[in-house]
Amino acid sequence: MDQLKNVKSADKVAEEIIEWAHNHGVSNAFDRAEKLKPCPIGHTGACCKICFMGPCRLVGADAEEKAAGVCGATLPVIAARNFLRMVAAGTAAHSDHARDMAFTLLEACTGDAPDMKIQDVTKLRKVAGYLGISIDGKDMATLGKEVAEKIIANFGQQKGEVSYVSRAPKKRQELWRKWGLVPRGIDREVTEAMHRTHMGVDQDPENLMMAALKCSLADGWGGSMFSTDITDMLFGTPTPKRSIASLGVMKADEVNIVLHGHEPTLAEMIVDVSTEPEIIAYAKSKGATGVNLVGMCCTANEVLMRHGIPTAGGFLNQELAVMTGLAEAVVVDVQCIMPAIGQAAKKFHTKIITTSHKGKMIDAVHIQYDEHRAKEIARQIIRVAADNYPNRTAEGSRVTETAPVIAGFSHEYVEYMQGGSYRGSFRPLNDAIMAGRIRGVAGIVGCNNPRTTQDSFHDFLAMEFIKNDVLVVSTGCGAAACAKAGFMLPEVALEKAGPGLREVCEAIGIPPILHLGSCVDCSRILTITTAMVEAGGLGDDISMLPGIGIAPEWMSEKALAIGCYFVASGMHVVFGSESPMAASSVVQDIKHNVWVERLGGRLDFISEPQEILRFALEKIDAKRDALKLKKYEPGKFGAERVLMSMEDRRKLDKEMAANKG
Ligand code: SF4
Ligand code: MSK
Repeated sequence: MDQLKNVKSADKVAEEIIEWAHNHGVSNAFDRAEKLKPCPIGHTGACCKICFMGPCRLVGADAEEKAAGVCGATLPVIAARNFLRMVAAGTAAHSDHARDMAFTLLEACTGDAPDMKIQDVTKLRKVAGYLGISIDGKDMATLGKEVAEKIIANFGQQKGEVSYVSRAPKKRQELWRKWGLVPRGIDREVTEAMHRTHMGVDQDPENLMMAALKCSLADGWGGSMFSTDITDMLFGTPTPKRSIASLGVMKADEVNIVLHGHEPTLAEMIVDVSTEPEIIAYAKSKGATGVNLVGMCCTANEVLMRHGIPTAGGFLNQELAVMTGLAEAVVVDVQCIMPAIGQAAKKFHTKIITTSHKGKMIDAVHIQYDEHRAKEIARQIIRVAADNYPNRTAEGSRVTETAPVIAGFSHEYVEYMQGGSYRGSFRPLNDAIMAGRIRGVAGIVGCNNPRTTQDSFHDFLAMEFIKNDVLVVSTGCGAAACAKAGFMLPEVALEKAGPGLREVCEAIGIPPILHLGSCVDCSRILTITTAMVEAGGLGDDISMLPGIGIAPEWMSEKALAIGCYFVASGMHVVFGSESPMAASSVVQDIKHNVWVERLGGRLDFISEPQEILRFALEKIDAKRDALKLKKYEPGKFGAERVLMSMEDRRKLDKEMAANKG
């Protein structure tokens, strides 16, 4: 770790471009973060700008006891209110994305989005089951329409419970009901959070912090989980795909198009039409040899998981992609899109193409996405990029190095690997945890933040966890970091993994670091942990599992919403850097002690990666002790059921299929 303190990025290819930017005087987020220090008052949650009597900044050694805003709001109220607003914004972002997906599903089923149809019928049937919709005698379009309508109703629902709450372990549901945390409708919780944080409404820090958990549940067990399921239904449930990662994925002689943002719908269409002979011929007519699609941020994760499209990396690589000088177009929709790419693009030939009315940029070309003519728009975008190919200059940092990656581990696939089509279950994983072969499970998720050496925390923690026999699941920019570092190649990770984890992964046929998808796919971690509870042997609730959630380089409000829904689901969660409510010891106490007493989960902010690791392993071991599991000792395992090899499983699948037939 120490050798990384003097660099901006642990991603060598990114670092090369950052150096190029320095030498050429091109502004970038890393430099701006250095020049623009965070406001120390806002950074710790001590500034309120909710009304125009303020902004009120509560500073000083005794601010918590003595200071108050013009209205009389105390520091704990201000810090908790700020936090709830951030969680509401994160919930809104994931859930509005989910709403768009739900309408796309509806239109795919009514024929209004003629270029789309349901690709995973098994998942459609499963989702119908979760929603209590009968599948009997219904064709796919009818069933899909009913499913879409039911999901859409969850957004505006005023009373009752968000449907997917019923997918959580029973004990967890009871706890949520006991504490009044069950979200009634997705939009209702976000709206109520905004109302409660308006000037002069909720003045109780504990009440505000509990509201943050409730709102976040509307994200995790609502918007995000719906989004993951709809995306799987429409575009296929991921299975492992081999690809490459890093900014070196750009090709010197092809039309490079960066697919950036979060909603996979248009990106899917672009992937689909990019291989059409007329499109290739068009690119060739402009002097290129073909069309090269690469992903960025979570759109990258979506198209990597389903099509093996190379990923150029996560959040902090977006400006750098423009600085390669090789991007003909960066196509964006919503979330995590830096305005800076528009400014960077002016120095190169790159065109930024915005595609959502929700996310326009003044330095961009706008081509509005419309699902009624999705492929036509996708083709138009590729042509605009191809037209730009002849404008490419010699300017830019040409980088070529890439890392191999295998991504695409859905809940369904991991389950299948543990028993085949007929006997899929999470019991083998649980058995390995009980026997001490696997010490526990860590979810490493979330963003990059230029205030931390890019990827350094993600990479360090992923490596240390697997060395310590902790299975790692990863999403978002955390997954991109591991991919770029080459850790998502099973051979590499198995080499580094502890002996127990290695043995289990080899037997099951999964790598020690699993790429689960985009940030909305953190919902896959919720369903996997629930399946682990249901498989037995590790207690009857998520809070009992030897697991931890970590967002070591977070920056986004969405990350806070994710952190909160994991806490509300019973997990210990650690975020890197300082707490955005650090100014209030009262609020700190609520998120540590009140939350853990009521829900079994807590949220800590720890700025040193070694300390995050120590804390996480301590918590995992404490959960093992509470379950009275064998004490974890590297290389020494207890008895467990014999794990099935891949070969045994295939044999069993064949036999079962033959018997069924
Ligand atoms: Fe100041 Fe109160 Fe207005 Fe906040 S709500 S800005 S603390 S007067
Ligand atoms: S893209 S929210 S920077 S993970 Fe989902 Fe990455 Fe964080 Fe955006």
